[in-house]
Amino acid sequence: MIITADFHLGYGYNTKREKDCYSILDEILQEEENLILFAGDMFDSRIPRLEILSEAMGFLTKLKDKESNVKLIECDKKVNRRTLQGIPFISIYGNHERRPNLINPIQTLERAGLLINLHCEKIVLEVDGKKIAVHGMSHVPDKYSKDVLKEWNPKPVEGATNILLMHQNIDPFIYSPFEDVNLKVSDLPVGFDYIVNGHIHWKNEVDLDSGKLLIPGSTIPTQLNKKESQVRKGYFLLNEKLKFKEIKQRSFYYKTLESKEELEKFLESVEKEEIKPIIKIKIKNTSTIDLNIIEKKFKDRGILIFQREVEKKFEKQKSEILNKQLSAEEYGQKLLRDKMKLENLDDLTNSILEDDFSGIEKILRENFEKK
Ligand SMILES: [Mn+2]
Repeated sequence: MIITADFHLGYGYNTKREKDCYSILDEILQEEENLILFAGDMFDSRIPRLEILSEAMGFLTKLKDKESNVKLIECDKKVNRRTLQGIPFISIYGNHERRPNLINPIQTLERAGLLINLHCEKIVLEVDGKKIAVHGMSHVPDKYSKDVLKEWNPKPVEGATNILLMHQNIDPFIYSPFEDVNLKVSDLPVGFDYIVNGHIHWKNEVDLDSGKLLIPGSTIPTQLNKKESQVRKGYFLLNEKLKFKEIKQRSFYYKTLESKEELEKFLESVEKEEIKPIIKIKIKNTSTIDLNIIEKKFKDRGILIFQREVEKKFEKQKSEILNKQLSAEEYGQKLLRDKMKLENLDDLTNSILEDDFSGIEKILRENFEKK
């Protein structure tokens, strides 16, 4: 069984790293495992481009052509028989996919019979003659996570290996200090062999009073912070034993430096590699180092990312938006609501998302004619 999360397909679109997110798909297809459990954030955005959706569909379809011996015992929801063909892919959706009251890309793939999505639901399967119960709670805004989990109150299935999939901040495992957290490790339900949490992008494996908390981490670096630079990317393989398998990836260096001399000395010391490493350098003071010159001089060493400390202010604004758990659409709606006093705002947002120009025009005309 493969346990993984946070592919973030589509991350880095139109950059040197745009293909990196797909290497995990090839690696999984080479495995000889018969079940895949996925803890959310397959996509980097709520409405992935068709190019990206199509990569995901191609991958999931190839899983259907493989051999596996998984049998359905029971499920809290109706399961499309096609999803059980080949290697079943059991998923929850993450915060990057969640679209309240609208169809998200994971649900779209479920409709196509390519995966099973769980939200406060469980599925019981027979794998190699053993009973596996997978319980899943898709992402909810962190301020509700404790209540939703309590209300759902998942119970382990007797005689089965019980695995719970989640995608939340679970104190002390927090994605960013600016995000809400109200769920603690001590709030997690007991009796599960493994609680698998997505969302946190660096791998971790923690013993709980009963069972283990597994954080597979993202399969590519996205946050590009110090923590992410210290932990290699990969996925869990769970059979008789649990192991973490590293995937092919770029090296990732993270450094805080102050002067031009320090910067040049460090970049000269970075070894040349076949796959160019990611080199992120935080410039400590706001000195006048010309980063364009540095970048040109060292561009063959790796993918250089410079961040000056002044950008903290922007980071803070970004975090505030994330903190309020607004999606791009929700934030857009908020802007529209604040700036234009429209009545049928949801219709307008939907028309904008659908590129329905005549719809947009109609709604705007109606509103302005009334005024
Ligand atoms: Mn994520």
